[in-house]
Amino acid sequence: MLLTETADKIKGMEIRGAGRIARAAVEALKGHALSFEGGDLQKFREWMEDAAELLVQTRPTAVSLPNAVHYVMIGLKGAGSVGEAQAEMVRRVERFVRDSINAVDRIGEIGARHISDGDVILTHCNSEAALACILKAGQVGKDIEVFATEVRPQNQGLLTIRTLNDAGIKTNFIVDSAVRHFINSIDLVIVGADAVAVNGAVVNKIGTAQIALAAHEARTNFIVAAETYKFAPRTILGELIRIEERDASEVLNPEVSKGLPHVRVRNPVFDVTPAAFIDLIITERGAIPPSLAYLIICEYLGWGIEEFHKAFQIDDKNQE
Ligand code: RUB
Repeated sequence: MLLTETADKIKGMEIRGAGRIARAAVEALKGHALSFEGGDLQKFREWMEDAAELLVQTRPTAVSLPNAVHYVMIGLKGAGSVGEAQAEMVRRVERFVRDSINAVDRIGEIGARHISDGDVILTHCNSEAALACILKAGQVGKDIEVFATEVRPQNQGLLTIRTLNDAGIKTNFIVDSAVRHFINSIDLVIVGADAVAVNGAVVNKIGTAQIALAAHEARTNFIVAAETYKFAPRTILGELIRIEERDASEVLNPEVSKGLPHVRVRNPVFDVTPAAFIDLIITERGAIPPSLAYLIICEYLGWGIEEFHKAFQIDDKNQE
């Protein structure tokens, strides 16, 4: 697929979900790198940097996207020729895709252990990682039942119920606002993540924070399934994760909006769930309490404060 085609599909949400977005973006980088013709290494660098920028700008919230692009772009460093750089980037793309798929499988295995026979699980949106836990629990013979939300305005819940139905898992489909009504019948909430901040806060589909609040009040366990590349290194220095706000027409027909000049339709598509409402984050490296998010960023993603200072040329004087 052409670079611009992938970028358009991510922007238009034909390709969606943080893990899928990351894999599609690196595959697009690979195709773009291999289509480079004639030119020196400097030209190739610029060609790839423009491509990386285009992809990263498509959706601002899913941290998997810049993390994956960053991982592949490191392949440019230290290369002595275009051929060398291309080979290293291709190697990195293939590794990222393989690791990402394995990570989701591993999360499924670990997550399923936190699901008990007879559990009623609530999930929101359509997360590969969250579904991997639920599907695995079903595969190993646990008798489970799921509540899946509709997910206004894009209805990702329809994708979720199709997957659960295909797996033969007993599923209840509810509107987003019915969560509080059913929360006392739920044993466990499992959702995915678009980003995990250093303080353990999780960014996921709009409505997740409300569900977490209801679960917290009802003392229902709340688990997040997130690959390590969804942890956001820049939050170490206090950078906030940008919450994407999409077009109002996704929420209200523009014809109706036109007749309501005093009404502004708002469409934020993600929200932030505080660490205090999260019991566990399941990564492919194991399950951690949200307070250990810093460890993942430093030990597995390799970003410590020093790396940041180097990467962004921050010195102590600049920090004052
Ligand atoms: C998708 C969403 C998902 C996360 C995790 O939002 O919020 O819960 O991306 O998904 P959108 P996964 O539909 O707007 O992209 O576990 O598949 O990476």
